[in-house]
Amino acid sequence: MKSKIVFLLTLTILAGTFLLPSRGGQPEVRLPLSFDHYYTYDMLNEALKKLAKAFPKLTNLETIGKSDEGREIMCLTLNNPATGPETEKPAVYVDGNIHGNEIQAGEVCLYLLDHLLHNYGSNPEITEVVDRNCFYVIPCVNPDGRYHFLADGNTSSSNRSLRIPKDDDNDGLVDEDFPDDLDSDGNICQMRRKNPFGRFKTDPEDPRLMIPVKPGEKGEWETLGQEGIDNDQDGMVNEDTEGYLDGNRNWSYDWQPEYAQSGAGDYPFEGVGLKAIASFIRSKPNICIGWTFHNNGGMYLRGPSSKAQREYPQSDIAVYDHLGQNAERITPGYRYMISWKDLYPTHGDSMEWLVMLNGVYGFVGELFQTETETFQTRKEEQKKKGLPEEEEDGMARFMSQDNSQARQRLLFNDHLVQGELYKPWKPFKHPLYGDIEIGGWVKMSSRLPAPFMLKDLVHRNASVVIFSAKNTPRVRMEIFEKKRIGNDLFRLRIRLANDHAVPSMSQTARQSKLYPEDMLTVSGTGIKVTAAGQLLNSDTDQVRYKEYRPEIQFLAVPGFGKIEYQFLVSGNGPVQIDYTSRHAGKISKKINLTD
Ligand SMILES: [Ca+2]
Ligand SMILES: [Ca+2]
Ligand SMILES: [Ca+2]
Ligand SMILES: [Ca+2]
Ligand SMILES: [Zn+2]
Repeated sequence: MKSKIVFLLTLTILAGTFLLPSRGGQPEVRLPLSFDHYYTYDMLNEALKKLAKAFPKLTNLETIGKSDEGREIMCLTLNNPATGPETEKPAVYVDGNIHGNEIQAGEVCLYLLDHLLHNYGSNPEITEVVDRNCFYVIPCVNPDGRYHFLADGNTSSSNRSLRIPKDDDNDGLVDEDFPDDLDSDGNICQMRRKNPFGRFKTDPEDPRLMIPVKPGEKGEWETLGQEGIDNDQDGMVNEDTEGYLDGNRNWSYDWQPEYAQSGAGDYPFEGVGLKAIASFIRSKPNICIGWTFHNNGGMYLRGPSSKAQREYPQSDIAVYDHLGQNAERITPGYRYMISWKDLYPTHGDSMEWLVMLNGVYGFVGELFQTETETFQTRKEEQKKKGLPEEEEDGMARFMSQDNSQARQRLLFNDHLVQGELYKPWKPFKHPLYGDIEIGGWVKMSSRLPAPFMLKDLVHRNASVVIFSAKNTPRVRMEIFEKKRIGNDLFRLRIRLANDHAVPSMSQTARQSKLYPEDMLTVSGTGIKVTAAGQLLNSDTDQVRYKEYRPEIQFLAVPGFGKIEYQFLVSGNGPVQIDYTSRHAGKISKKINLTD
């Protein structure tokens, strides 16, 4: 329920708004996809359909569920059946836009698919990555969010929630007082009013900005928050907007109730779309790497998501470090970090659910760095900070909260995007506040790159995903010894080697016994495995024998490493050796003991 705006809004015709695909002429969705604009929810689905239609052999497009408002959640599976069924290949799961306003995450997913599909067969590395892996890509986890973010007036940070109505102010009404786009320009900007007792004055360096007054100094401006009126006339403005249920606090691992984790929802998987996605993921046991894309800040985050969980096992950290440090190289400026420690703790997020309940190596990609919006030479930048020219000062830059960054961004707005990111202050007659001004950053600013920077962002982050896909387990089996050691007794030594970073099973999954380990079996009608176990040292013949059913060995193949097994086999005839793994596929070999 949402009450109507109680007075008429003046419609204003907009000048150029190249940031929004829905205004000033919507670009047509054509293949190969272009990334000089953003995709509405409908355009995004159209793009997926066009990709699936153009590459029917490699793709399978499914609606895997519906959102709370009934919009389709689409997943495109990329798999080459000619090189094997999807579940027998390591899979990379990629999603984005769980937060409604974080739309470029969807473009990263689209670009990844478009790039892999259009270069398959011509680029040998991409061809190998596609032939060897399976990809599950859900560009928009929160379709209601994406739809409303682009269709309605918003700030760059509003409309993150799932569309499950909640009464934020306990007045018996739900979602009854959104901010209002008073000047009908598609944005929720800021309101301010002339007031000598206000706490702000005009910034002398850029009159579009305000700075706080010093103690005792006369004020000039009073800030009145986001554009809006008191829709339900309860004396508060904009106090109960959509939701709030944060899609990334509503997953079932380490879920905590609302009073401990804001945005948690009433129970895990209250969001029907999230539940559908979780069921989909559970039906794909081959997923070994997961990427969930958000904005912003320029980070590649790994878990743990909270301190209480304690650090991941050392061998898993080695895998994260390899992928994370190379991701930092692929996207200079982004930092590889541990989410609870280096950012903030969360409970019930999707990445940790992937890691702790599904044995996936999971990352969050926080796209875009606002501080890249500058209009200064490197010399000028260093001089302003009082630093020698050569010295790097990444942290100071990241933490900068004063107006210096805002001034830079305004100059960027003026000279790089010709005024598209910022609305100059304009007078407005407010029903409650009287003569006010409305102005400030538009919704397509601050967390989203300007379209001319979008291509760079999506390509680099798709390359980060591709790098991880190049590192999914590639296990090879070698029977490196077959020796008669008795009259009717043979010794087989088998090596399983993995030349990629990701093991066939995460240590987290093994420790928690999330699912059965990989199996290595030796069988045959004329033979019997009398003893077998892991070969710890082939020089000293040290073997850790398994007491019962030695013909089946349970194991995991490490990343950048090998594991060896010894089987003592009696009898004669053909011997079948099978390796099966959820993440590393299947390998079968046949030998004859007496050949
Ligand atoms: Ca309410
Ligand atoms: Ca609400
Ligand atoms: Ca109100
Ligand atoms: Ca209210
Ligand atoms: Zn987010």
